[in-house]
Amino acid sequence: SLLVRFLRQGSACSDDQQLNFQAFTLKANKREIRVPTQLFINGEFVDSDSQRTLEIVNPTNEEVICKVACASATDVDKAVQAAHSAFYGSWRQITPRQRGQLMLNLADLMERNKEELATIESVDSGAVYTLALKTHVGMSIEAWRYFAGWCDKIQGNTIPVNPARPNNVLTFTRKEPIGVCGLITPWNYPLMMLSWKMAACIAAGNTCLIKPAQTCPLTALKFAELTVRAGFPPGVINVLPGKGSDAGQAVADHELVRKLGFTGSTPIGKHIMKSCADSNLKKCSLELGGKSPLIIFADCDMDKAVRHGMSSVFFNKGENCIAAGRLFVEDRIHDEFIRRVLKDLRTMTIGDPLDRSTAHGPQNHKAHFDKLLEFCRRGVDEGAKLVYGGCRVPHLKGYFFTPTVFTNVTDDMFIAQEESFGPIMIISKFNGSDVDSLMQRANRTEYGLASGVFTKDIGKALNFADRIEAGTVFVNLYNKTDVAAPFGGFKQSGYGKDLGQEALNEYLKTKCVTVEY
Ligand code: TAP
Repeated sequence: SLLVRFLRQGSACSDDQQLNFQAFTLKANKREIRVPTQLFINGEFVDSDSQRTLEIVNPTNEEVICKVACASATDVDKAVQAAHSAFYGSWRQITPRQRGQLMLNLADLMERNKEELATIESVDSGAVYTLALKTHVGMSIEAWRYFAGWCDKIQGNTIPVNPARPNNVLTFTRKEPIGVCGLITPWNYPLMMLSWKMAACIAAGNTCLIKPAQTCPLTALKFAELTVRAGFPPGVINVLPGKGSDAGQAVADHELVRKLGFTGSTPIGKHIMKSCADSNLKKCSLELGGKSPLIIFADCDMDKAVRHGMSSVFFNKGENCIAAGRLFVEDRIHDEFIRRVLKDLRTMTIGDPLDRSTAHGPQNHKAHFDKLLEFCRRGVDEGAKLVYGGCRVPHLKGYFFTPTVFTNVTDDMFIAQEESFGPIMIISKFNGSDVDSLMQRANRTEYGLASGVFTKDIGKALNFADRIEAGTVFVNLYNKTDVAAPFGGFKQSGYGKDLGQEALNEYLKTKCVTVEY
């Protein structure tokens, strides 16, 4: 009926439309927000086939917020069947322009509910509310609007081929959706990771199911509710919180899923790629881990380098895939740089992420928090100098990790090679007269997600951009991503881009048609 309504009126259903679902009421941020707690399959909220649930914990106080249904392989199969039926049924009746309109409706609804979404994100993942509003939710809305604009601009080419004379031929390509897509996302930017992938996937004309990270699926469930209100036909978008080893694996293994979009760690990415091959050779794109180098030359604008250097590591409490995993600071300014970083760290406000003055919130969940403690212990054992942090924030309940700085880090150390995914700055020195060695050191990693350089010398900066093996290069800034700019890694940081026009191609296939006349 929603589809009929959309097709007839060309508009979304109203906010008052009654949807039936079990929900809990989140009371936070001077609001009362109803958040669905069931799986979203075929346009309806339903219990899990197994009746199992996930306990969702608030990282700020370590208390259980609510329980949500935990999808089983059977639930995944139901969602895939629904997405399959929609792909060959209702979704086909919707024209590309109508599809774009649906996406715009959804973006408008997200905008209207942005405080609610940011509050949920903040409580569920520990994201600082102001950042959640601007980045987690703000960039999600932009992604839906940006990709909505592509819907009626997906087109092929006409290609001059050799005809068999005296006949002529016309050869042209069509860009077609792939079919049912499985999306699997991590916990660091729950709604934004969903939106980056799903907006491109839907704009290309596919149907999908998403398995968000088990630790924080709440914004994905609220989002599911909004998709109904926006008028998406049942089955086009399905949301299944669950465990990676179970529901996630079932998505990767399913024979009707034709494409898998994954963001997460490199080891799981490798495992998933094998499952994609073994099941039905489904196409996959992998956005994986990183250990991004940031180079700070002595001729930089020091104020800027300190400010961006801080955010390159501490943005979103370090739970940022493009976070600078290693800073190389030219020896001439090394001590001054550290002095200024420490000065800023001492005044950083740590606390309740919903508090508007907070700059640094709790880590996402306990296992991650414990891993960060272990990471720092290894750094100390290896002989790196811990100059700040490395421990729990004293006197605070919750997974609050003190922003940390290590110096005297050598290239062979574990902390120089492995991603922490937390607020841990790893600093090494370099000699500015030996750029060749510096570039070798910066590239001596199996990751290749992002990189950065600070210098006022444009030649040095462009030379760095030429030689660095990374999918993203920032010059005299950091963390500046945009929905129109392609994003993704080299080497074992994976392949296939999110965002920009290139992301659409990840969710399209090319058909070549040749006609003789
Ligand atoms: P992972 O442990 O790899 O988990 C990512 C997702 O995969 C989760 O939803 C997880 O489910 C699921 N999963 C686990 N095992 C699976 C399996 N056998 N089959 C299918 N799905 C499975 O990563 P994480 O710890 O959530 O996220 C941190 C990592 O993500 C870091 O390495 C970070 O760099 C990377 N990351 C990369 C990017 C980009 S764009 N390159 C962006 C953000 C994060 P569970 O929730 O049950 O674990």
